[in-house]
Amino acid sequence: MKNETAVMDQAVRLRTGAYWMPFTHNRYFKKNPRSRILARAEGAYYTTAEGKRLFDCISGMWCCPLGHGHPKIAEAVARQVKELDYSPAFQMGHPKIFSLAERIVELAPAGMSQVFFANSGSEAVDTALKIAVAYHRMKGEAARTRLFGRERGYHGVGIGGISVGGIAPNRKMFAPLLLQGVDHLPHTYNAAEMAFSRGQPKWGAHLAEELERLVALHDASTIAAVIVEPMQGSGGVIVPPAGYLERLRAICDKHGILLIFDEVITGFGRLGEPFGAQRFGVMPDMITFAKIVTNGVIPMGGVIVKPAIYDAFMTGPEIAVELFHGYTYSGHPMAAAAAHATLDAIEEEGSFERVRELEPVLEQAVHSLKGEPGVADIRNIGLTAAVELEPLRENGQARPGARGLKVFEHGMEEGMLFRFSGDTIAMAPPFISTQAEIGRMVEVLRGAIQATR
Ligand code: PXG
Repeated sequence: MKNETAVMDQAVRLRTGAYWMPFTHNRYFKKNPRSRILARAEGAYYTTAEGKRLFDCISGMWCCPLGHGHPKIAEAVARQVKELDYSPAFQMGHPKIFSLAERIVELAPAGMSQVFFANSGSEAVDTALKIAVAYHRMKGEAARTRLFGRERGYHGVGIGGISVGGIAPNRKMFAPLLLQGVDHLPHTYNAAEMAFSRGQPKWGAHLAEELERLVALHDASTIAAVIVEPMQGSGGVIVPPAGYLERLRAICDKHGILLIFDEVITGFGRLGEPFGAQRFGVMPDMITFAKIVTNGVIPMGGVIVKPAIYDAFMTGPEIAVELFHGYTYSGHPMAAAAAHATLDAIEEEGSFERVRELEPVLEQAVHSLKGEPGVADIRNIGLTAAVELEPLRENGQARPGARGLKVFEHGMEEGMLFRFSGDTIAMAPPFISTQAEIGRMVEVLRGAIQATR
């Protein structure tokens, strides 16, 4: 106990100046860091350095749905560091990464066959974009270089990812670095047509036809791939309209364009199936994944491809490297051990079924917030939901983001760690959540909405 207090004191007394925090309001945070220092985590809860317990409403950052300190994963990682802590990624291998690739292929939609490993979602996305362009070149269509993303899409922070991404603040500072030849589909969100939809909105499949328009503009012979999140996560849980992804698939097929699903958030169960591809019944040519694959314990990402893509590279002399790409930590043994234990736990705990059980519980609870002051929209699918709030106004001027921050801070007071982006509150609770915990999460959010009207 004495020891524990010492750890917490140390955390609270931290000097915060040297750390440049990612995607954070550094100056605001550092004015009062005390309540925001996390000291420990167990199951579905964090404990702050001040000793406050917080329910983990967004599973870390969408990545820890099996709960923190999972004994199986902890044991596997501890064992691995003694057995084989690192193994060169190029020209060498270790047993666990081969078997992990096999397991991921088994979970993936039928017809996918190989996995290329990276260490994050951003690296996975840049890898997939590189494979797409190189694939067409290998097939003798070197002019197919254009990449299409979508407005409001988030594909990480690599140069490729921000280029196909559709979130302005992530792009505008870096404009000269953005890739050439990129274009964007419109996003599928339309408040007038789909506000307060449960699951997939019925309106909006026709927005996929915009891809035909882009093809007509640029010509199919110049287009390598389209990348979309099957459900836009960071953009605020924007659920694909019924029929939309099917239509994207058909148009890609018609024009020989690769379809990439960025499943960094939706992969490994968030939608109650291994991948969004299965949930929506649409088969992409490549899937990017990260996050849940290791329950967030050790970084890992990757790209799953169809045999036609892998085979296109398996030409030329056998002693030649086929793809000039990879990372020092591709297929890291520690990540592989964590991933095996995570997939074991998902199987043993019936995680996908659990998500399907909890989906209606979350849906019911969160939609009961309709009618609370300034609730502009509520969206949900699988074990995730978002509540979009009208911005606060001061002297008639909207102050975007102010209400989101207030709700977040109210939540912290009440023992809930929410995720806010602007004035949208996103929730993606752990798969191990109880019904009561989900109910309480939504009731605290109700209180926060009422308190910040
Ligand atoms: N693609 C998608 C679809 C993502 O959601 C990335 C790529 C990048 O992954 P890395 O591992 O490079 O961060 C992501 C990441 C949030 C939130 O609260 C979402 C992400 C990351 C942090 C916070 O919406 N998504």
